[in-house]
Amino acid sequence: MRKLIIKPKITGLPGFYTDLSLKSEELARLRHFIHDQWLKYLKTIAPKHVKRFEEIGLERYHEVSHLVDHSSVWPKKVRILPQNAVSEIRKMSFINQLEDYFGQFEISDEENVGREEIYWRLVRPNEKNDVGPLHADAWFWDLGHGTVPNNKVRVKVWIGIYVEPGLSGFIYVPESHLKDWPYRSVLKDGFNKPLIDVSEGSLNPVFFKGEPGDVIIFHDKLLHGGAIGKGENTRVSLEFTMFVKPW
Ligand SMILES: O=C(O)CCC(=O)C(=O)O
Ligand SMILES: [Fe+2]
Repeated sequence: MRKLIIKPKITGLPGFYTDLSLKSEELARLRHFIHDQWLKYLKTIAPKHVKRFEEIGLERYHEVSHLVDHSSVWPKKVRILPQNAVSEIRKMSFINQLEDYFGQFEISDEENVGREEIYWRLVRPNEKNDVGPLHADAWFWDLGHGTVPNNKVRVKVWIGIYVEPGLSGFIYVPESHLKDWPYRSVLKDGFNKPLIDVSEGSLNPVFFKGEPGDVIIFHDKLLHGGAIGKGENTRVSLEFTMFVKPW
């Protein structure tokens, strides 16, 4: 039944699907994998503060993030989960569910790390530079980030790991994938990055109000971005791009 309804929701209206959640034990494992990678990395870049980070934990990371140069120490490469985590995630029930919807899929590796890229983000409360502008992921691919296997299309998956519904997380513009929005390419951190050419205020993005463990699956032309955190805690989320058979 689901199989029949989900694909038209992605390509047609509204351009996304939100009726999928992780089991609580799966969420707990994802939290563990992210925490582990976060702390191991902090150990390498700020060994004398690692105890402090460990005590405070991921959700309160913003209270001590001044101990590192936050804006430079978290490039995507250090936020891509290791292979053992990817292998375990691959066996989880929400992945089975996704394969039920879309058929077997690969996960993209546009940074060429040699494995499927499942990666996380940290967005601290009241830090506008922790989120980027509204965008469609398709723009990145169009600007040359990564290559898509023949006869496959991209579908994106975003999961709230630590989120405060309506205060932090993912925002998007329903039905926006049906239009070609103007953007330009700007050179940033050595890459051509897309920058939307429409004032964001006119687009009225809405919140994905999912609880931790809730998933949004969306069309790669859907306009979306991160909300500036208005809650108490650091938001942590996980994302990946599926290469699926076109339908
Ligand atoms: O989580 C964010 O702040 C942005 C997420 C995003 O752009 C994506 O999942 O493609
Ligand atoms: Fe995106």
